[in-house]
Amino acid sequence: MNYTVRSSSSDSVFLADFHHVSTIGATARNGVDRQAATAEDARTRDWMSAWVEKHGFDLRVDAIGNMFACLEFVADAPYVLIGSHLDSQPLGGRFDGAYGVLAALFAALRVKESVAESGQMPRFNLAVVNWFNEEGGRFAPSIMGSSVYAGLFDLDEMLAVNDLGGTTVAEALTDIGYAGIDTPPEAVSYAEIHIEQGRILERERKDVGVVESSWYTQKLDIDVLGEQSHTGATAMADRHDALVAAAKVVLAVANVVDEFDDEALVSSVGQHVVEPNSPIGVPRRVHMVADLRSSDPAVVRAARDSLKAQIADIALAHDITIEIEDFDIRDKRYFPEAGVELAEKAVANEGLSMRRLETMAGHDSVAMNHRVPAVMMFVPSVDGVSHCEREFTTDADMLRGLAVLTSVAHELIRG
Ligand code: HGY
Ligand code: MN
Ligand code: MN
Ligand code: MN
Repeated sequence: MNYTVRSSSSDSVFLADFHHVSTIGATARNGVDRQAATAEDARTRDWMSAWVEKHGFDLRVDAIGNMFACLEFVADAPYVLIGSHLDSQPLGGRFDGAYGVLAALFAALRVKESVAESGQMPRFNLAVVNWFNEEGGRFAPSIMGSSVYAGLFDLDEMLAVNDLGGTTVAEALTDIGYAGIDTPPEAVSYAEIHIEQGRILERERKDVGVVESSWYTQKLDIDVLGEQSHTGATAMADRHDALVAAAKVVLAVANVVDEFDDEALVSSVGQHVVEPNSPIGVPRRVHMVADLRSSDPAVVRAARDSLKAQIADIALAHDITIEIEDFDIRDKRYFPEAGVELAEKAVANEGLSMRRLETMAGHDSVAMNHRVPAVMMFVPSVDGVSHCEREFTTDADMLRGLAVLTSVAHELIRG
């Protein structure tokens, strides 16, 4: 596929490139399906490879498929990393992740141009990152590539993770030609811009959100194990129907929020796979993943304990086995105050309005904040919706965010 890669770093070219790349893997209802290491993900990666080459960046791909477009100003100096992710949710939105990668590419190009014009060498180098599998829709856990880079996840363990069809991460990366062997650049700091995916900025008419903390989040891997039988010939008393018990588990996950103050806890079962999923087979197994999040770690832990007790009772009542495993636990974490203030200064310099907020959604910056000082910023989401085809952010808001990211990147490479 040939890629029209334009040479300017102008706003209009940024928008043209964003609307081109963000519609790769487009769905019938103006969303995208560009899950990690699929052919659609590969097409955005190929576009980025062509863009990077055209603009004289050095492309490195590491062993978990993270792509680093490197600008070396000073030999042997570490890198400021800016970026996000090009992979999407199944039937997801065009802006989640893709906006942050395109904005980072154009911010880096503008920084490259201004360093060349000024002749003033910065202290640090700059690289743009497209992180592998931030969304976790195909391969769980999510935020995978940046968590391996940050030393939170083990590389070999992640390469061995398989999708519902049995394909491993390693096989999928090889299939799309992005099983890298390069050593990734050493990071000194990280910055990311992203759509808010909530409605605070829109409601308060603020241009930019500066993220000061990330919620405590964890997932529960739940396997409900019943007995397969004939939906016609098997007496009701003889059935061990995994789906009936699973339905009660789904309701328990939804209702556990009522044990806490309003909005203190959010919880849902998003993934739910029935086996054998036949119209005339009593289900033998339901595998599901529950997602629990709160600004208060104690609330998630209490909710998890309450759910485990309720689910044990459901298993007993139905005389079946239900296995539960905690995974993808991410502690509540604050972003360094210096980075928050640096972002606030950049926003003020652009004459824009802002407010601090915490993020309920996970991001690559949440992983990177464990390894280096990270800065995370948001631009408004129309109607506050995300992870759906209705996801939308205006061109004007994207350009404002690009201007802020560019000045943050300038500051960070100066050191
Ligand atoms: O986990 C998250 O919230 C992100 O969307 N992957
Ligand atoms: Mn995202
Ligand atoms: Mn997302
Ligand atoms: Mn399982």
